[in-house]
Amino acid sequence: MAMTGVLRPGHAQLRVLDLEVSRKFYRDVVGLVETGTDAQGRVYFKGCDERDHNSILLRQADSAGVDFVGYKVLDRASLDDLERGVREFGIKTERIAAGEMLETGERVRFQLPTGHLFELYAEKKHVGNGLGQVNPRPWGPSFEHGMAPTRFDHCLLYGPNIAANKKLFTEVLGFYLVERVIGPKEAGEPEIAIFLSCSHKTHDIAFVEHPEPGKLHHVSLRMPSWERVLRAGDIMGMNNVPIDIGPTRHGVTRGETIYAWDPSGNRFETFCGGYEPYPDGEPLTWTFDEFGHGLDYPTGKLHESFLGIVT
Ligand code: M3P
Ligand code: FE
Repeated sequence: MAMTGVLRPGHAQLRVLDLEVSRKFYRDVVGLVETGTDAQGRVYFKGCDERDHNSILLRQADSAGVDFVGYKVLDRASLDDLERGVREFGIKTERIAAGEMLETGERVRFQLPTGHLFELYAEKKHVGNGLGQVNPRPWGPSFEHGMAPTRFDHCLLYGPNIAANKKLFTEVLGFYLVERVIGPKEAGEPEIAIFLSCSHKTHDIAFVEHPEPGKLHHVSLRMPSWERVLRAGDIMGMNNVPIDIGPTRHGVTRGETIYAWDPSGNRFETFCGGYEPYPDGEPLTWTFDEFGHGLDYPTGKLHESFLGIVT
């Protein structure tokens, strides 16, 4: 697939209750790579196989949750085109100056119908993954530590009016619908969850219908294998990290997963797998009565904490 427009999830700024505790958690237990601290005190991380400067930012705050998520676009011309499209769709945009985030170019920021702050940007400093640009090694002594997620894979966001988000993402931002969950027959089977891709992954972003705007369900960190997901579970056990669900397999997207809580109560996912969708595919549908299997295929359980707790 020739990739243009929006390329991938680029960053998420998480609110944490104790910055030092969270810094140690994401650095030493999760195994993200710390890449800097800015004048506002925000701490920057990236996954071990990401080559751009940062993907997960932590900001000290009084409540957990997500401040904004950012997606990288191909180039400045794409950024201008996409911003024009968002404005024509009827959503105001603002430009945030290059450098407001460390090593990151100008960002176009706007609010999604679900209330989340969403950003697009074209430039972030290439720092590499430490394995070299010429004749790279497959891995190296300082490449991996902790759970060692390779990338920020996707996020699942909760808010009202996901139908309008779907329209924006599919008609303006170049995403396509890969899977969806529909509500009960009595309610007219509205879409209650949508999984959208801008790539060859099962989802680069997902939304669940929810009355309160701007909520975070989870940020997902990609693991290179199911064995590495299980090993992440071992590390959670060794460090008494509270687990929400897993290890298990989703029916939705067919990924393998563990969901756990960071020290502030933000849910994160260690995730691998999924199949390889294309934009010409027909979206898959999960009916409400089978949603339990969509969530947790082996048990088919509708886990209450999973469905109810967001930050
Ligand atoms: C994922 C995933 C729901 C399923 C969520 C799925 C809301 O988070 O990464 O595939 O049931
Ligand atoms: Fe997920």
